[in-house]
Amino acid sequence: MPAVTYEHIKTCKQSGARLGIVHTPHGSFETPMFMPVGTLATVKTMSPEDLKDMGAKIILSNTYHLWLRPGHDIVKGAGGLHKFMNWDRPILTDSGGFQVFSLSDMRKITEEGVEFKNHLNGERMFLSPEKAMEIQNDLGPDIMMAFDECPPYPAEYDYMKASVERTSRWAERCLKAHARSNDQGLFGIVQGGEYEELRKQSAKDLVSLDFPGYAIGGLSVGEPKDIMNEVLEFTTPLLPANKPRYLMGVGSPDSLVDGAIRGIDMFDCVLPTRIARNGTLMTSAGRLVIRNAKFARDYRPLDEKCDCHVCENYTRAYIRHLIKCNETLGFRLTTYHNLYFLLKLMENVRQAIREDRLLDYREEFFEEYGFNKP
Ligand code: PRF
Ligand code: ZN
Repeated sequence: MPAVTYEHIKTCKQSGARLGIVHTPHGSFETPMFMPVGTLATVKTMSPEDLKDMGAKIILSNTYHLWLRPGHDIVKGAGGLHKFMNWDRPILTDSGGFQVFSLSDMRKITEEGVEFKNHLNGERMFLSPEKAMEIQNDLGPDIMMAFDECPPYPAEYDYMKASVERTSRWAERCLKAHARSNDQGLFGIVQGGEYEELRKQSAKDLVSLDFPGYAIGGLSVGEPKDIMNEVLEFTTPLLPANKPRYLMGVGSPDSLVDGAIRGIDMFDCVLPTRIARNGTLMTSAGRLVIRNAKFARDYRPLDEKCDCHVCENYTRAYIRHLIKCNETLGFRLTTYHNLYFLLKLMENVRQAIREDRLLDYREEFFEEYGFNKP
C-alpha cells in the first residue's frame, strides 16, 4: 500500500465535484479540503491547539524555508517536523521549486537543478530534485512534492515545452531519490501553463510514473480566472480518478468553489493568513477591511453568520482597535477567523456535494459574497 491513498466517497451529480477521504500515516482528512500554510513550521500567530480547535486537518510547510532556517538536520534531530512543531496531524511540504523562483535572486536553471541566491544572506545555493527529496525525507511530512519548475505567466510555448519536459525528467529523478515511500507519499506536479497540449504531455508523463497523488502547478500566477478554470477543465480529467488532486497556491473563496467543481480535492494558499495580518477579513458578505473608520463604533462580530470563537466573543470595534495599534492579539483573531471561514466553506462544499447541489450552493454563496455583482 502506498503511504497516501484516496478513498472516493461520491461524485456530485449536479457539478461533478468529488467527495473523498485522503489517508496518510498521521490520519485522514475529507476532501475537498483547504490546507493552512505554515511556511516556517508555524501558521503565523496560530498554535497547533488553535489550528485543531478551528478544525484544520492538514497543514502545509516549505522545504525551501526550513532548509535555510533552522536547517533540515535540526528538524530531523527533533524527530521530524511533526514533533518539532507539535502537530500530530498530516503535513504536506512543498518542494522548494516554486519558492526558489518566487523569492530568490539570480536563478540559473540547468538540467541538474537550480542555482540561486539565498534571499536572506545572498549566499549561492543549489537545489536539485535529489536535494529536495533529501530535505523532505529529513523533514518527514506525510506528503511531499516533486521538484518542478513553475514558469511565469505568460510564457512562450517553446519555453513552456522545454520546461515541462525538464519537469518530467526531474519528477523521475525525484521518484528515484525518494527514500521513504513506505511512510511518505510523493506527489507529481503537472505544469504546462495555459497550453492544453503541454498540460496533456505533462499529465501523461507524470501519470506514467505512478505517483500516489498529483498536483496542478503553474496556476494562480497572474492569469485571468477564466483561464485557470479552463485549464482545470481540460487537466483534471487527465489525472487518475483514484488519486488525490491538489491545486497549488489557490485560496480565494470563489476559486476554491470553482476548483472543487472541476474535480480538485486539495488547496493551499497564504491568502487568508496574509490578508488577516493587514486587517482584511473574509466574511459571508464579502471582504471587510477592518481598518476602515466606519467600524470604529461597530459592536457587531466580524461576520454575523460565523460561529467561530472570535465572532462569538469579539467586536469589529475592538479588533479594529487592535489591528490599528499593531497589537499581536489583533493578528491572532483575524487569522483565526479567516482560516475558520475557509475551513467552514470547504465543509459547506462537501455537504453540498453530498446533497448533489454544489452548483446551487455556488450561486447562493457567490450572490451573498458579492462575486456576482458587476
Ligand atoms: N509548483 C510548486 N509549488 C507551487 C506552485 C507550483 O507551480 C504554485 C503555483 N500557484 C504554488 N505553489 N512546487
Ligand atoms: Zn468568525
